[in-house]
Amino acid sequence: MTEIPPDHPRYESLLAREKVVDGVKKGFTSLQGLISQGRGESFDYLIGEKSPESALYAERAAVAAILLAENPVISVNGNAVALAPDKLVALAGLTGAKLEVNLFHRTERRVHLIIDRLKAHGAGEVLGKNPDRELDLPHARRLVESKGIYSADVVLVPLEDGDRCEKLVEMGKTVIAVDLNPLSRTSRTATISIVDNLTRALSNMVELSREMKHDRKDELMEVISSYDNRKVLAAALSEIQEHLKNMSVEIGD
Ligand code: PTJ
Repeated sequence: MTEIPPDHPRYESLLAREKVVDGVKKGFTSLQGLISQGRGESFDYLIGEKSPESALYAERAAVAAILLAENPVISVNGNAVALAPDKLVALAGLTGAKLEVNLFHRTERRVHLIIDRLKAHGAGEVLGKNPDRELDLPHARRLVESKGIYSADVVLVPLEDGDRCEKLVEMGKTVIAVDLNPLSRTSRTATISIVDNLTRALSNMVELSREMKHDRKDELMEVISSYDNRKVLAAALSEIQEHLKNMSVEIGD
């Protein structure tokens, strides 16, 4: 990886870019993942490259849903494992969620490389290499494991393609999406839409899990029952507008 000086004003963003490029070079991230990362970076600019209030609120609801779930699963793709393997493993460990590799551009080699990478970061069992169920989808994301995504009641889907999110919601699952684009089909379909950078969202969720895992069940349920995803998406769009307004004042001054 190219070394990025830590005092570079765009350090975080450049480092994330290096991680995704490294993932492509090592074979666990798809080439298409580079385009996704670029799209995400543009939206991150628009939200001011920090977790907005709406995202923090959604992240809290997401952690409550995962902690209350019977069979929560974190779905892992090539971008997520390039950007934050340690945080995926930490979140799974703290909440008892399973990890399952599920890829749009699936090859068996990529599945194995991703599992190896998660294990190198301390993961126990990682599902995904022996899919025994198919979702009603026309692409490789249909391949899931019966004890994982197929039977999960709550699924966290970082950087999704939309179709599968819709299908999982249709199957009655609580779907938590992380997507910097509040207008994407995924964001608009998910049960809980986190409009935040995946790296920041996972860091926040790891911290929240540490705090909330000792909360009573009724306290967690209260977090979920008061949650309104339509308001969260509307708030995310307002926060972008507000940020742009502030920037236009700053630049115009
Ligand atoms: O590893 P695979 O084969 O499963 O492929 C994974 C990708 C990401 C290539 C695949 O799911 C894909 O093509 O996704 P899309 O359709 O590009 O959607 C990704 C969404 O995530 C877009 O709306 C991006 O804006 C958003 N996004 C990209 N990077 C980030 C992000 N959101 C949060 N954090 C990011 N770092």
